[in-house]
Amino acid sequence: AKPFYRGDVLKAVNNIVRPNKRLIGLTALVVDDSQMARRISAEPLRREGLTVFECSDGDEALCFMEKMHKKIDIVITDLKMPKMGGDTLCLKLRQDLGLTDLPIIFLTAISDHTLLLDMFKVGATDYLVKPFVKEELIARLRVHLERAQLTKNLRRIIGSLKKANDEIRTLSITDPLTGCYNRNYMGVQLKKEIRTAQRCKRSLSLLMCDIDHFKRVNDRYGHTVGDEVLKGFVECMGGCIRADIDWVVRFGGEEFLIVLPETGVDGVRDVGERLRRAVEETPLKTSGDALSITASFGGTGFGPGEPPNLITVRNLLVTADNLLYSSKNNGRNRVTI
Ligand code: GH3
Ligand code: MG
Ligand code: MG
Ligand code: MG
Repeated sequence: AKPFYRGDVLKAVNNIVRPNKRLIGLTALVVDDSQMARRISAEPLRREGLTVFECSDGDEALCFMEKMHKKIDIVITDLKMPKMGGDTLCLKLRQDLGLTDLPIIFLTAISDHTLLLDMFKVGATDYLVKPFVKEELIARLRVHLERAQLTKNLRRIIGSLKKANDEIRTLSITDPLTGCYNRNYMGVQLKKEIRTAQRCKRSLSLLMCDIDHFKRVNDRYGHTVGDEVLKGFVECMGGCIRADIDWVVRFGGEEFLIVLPETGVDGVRDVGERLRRAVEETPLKTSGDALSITASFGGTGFGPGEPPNLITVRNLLVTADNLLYSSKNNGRNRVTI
C-alpha cells in the first residue's frame, strides 16, 4: 500500500458519497428469493449508477461474496428465504467472512417490532419494511455507503500511520550502516537489561570492542571499503553470539558494545576470545579484495551476588572501556576482562 500524506488524508475524508453524486463504481448485492422483489429493489439502485448483483438465497449470496473476494459495497437482503435466511447470512458475513464494515440492509414484510430489532443482534446496519418507498431505500443506502467509505479510508490511514510509526521506531534505534542498534536504543535498553538481571538474580556481561588500526584501512583502501569492513565486522560478530538474546550496539565509529545477558565473567571471557578469533580468522568481503582485520576487547559484568547500588550503566561502560584500552596498550588483538 502506498503511504498516505496530509493531502491524501483530506481527500480520503472528503471523497465520500455526495448527495447527488452518481454511485458509479460501487457494487450492491440484492438477496431475495422472489425475482420480482429483487427487481423492485435492484432497479432503483441501477438507476443511481450502482452495479447490482442478485442472489436468491443466503447460501448463494455467501458463495457469491467469496467468489467476488468480498468486494461488494453494500448488501440488501430479504429476511425470510427458503434455505438460508437473511439473519444467518448476515451473521456469517460478519463472523465468518469478517466483513465488519459492510453495510447490510434488511428488507422485510414483518412488522413485529421485537423481530425487527433482533436483526440488529445479528449485525444488521439498517432495515426497511416492505412495501418501502424507493426514495427511502436510496437515501438510506447513500448514508450507509458514505459511512462505509469513510470507515474504509480511515482504516487505511490508521494502517499506514501504524506502519510509518513502526518504520520511524526502527530507524530511530538502528545504525543505518551496519544494521545493529544505535546508542538511542542502548540508553533505554541497557538500563532495562540490568534491572531484569538484578531482579531475576542473573548475571549480565558487556564487551566493548574496537577495530585495530582501522584508520589504516580507510587510508589505504578508501572510506567505501572502510564502510564495507564495518558491515562485515558486525556480520562476523553476529554469527558468534546468540540470536535474539545477545545484542550489538554501534557505540562509536568503529567501536561496538556487545550485551550478553545471563553471562558471567567466565562466559564473557570465552565469548570475547571466540569473537576475537573469529574476527582474526575471517577475511571480510569488500568490493575489492577481502581484508583481514583484528579487534581489541574489554569485558566486564556482574553476577547475582554483587551489591546492586554499584552496578550502573555508566560504571559498566567505563570499566569495559578501560579494559579495552588495556588491550590496546598491551599490543591489540586481545581480550581483557
Ligand atoms: P586503534 O587500533 O587504536 O583503534 O586505531 P584506529 O585507527 O582504529 O583508531 P582511530 O580512532 O585513530 O581511528 C578510527 C577511524 O575510524 C577513524 C575514522 O575515520 C574511522 N571511522 C569512523 N567511523 C567510520 C565509518 O562510518 N566509516 C568509515 N569508513 N570509517 C569510519
Ligand atoms: Mg422471502
Ligand atoms: Mg580502532
Ligand atoms: Mg575507536
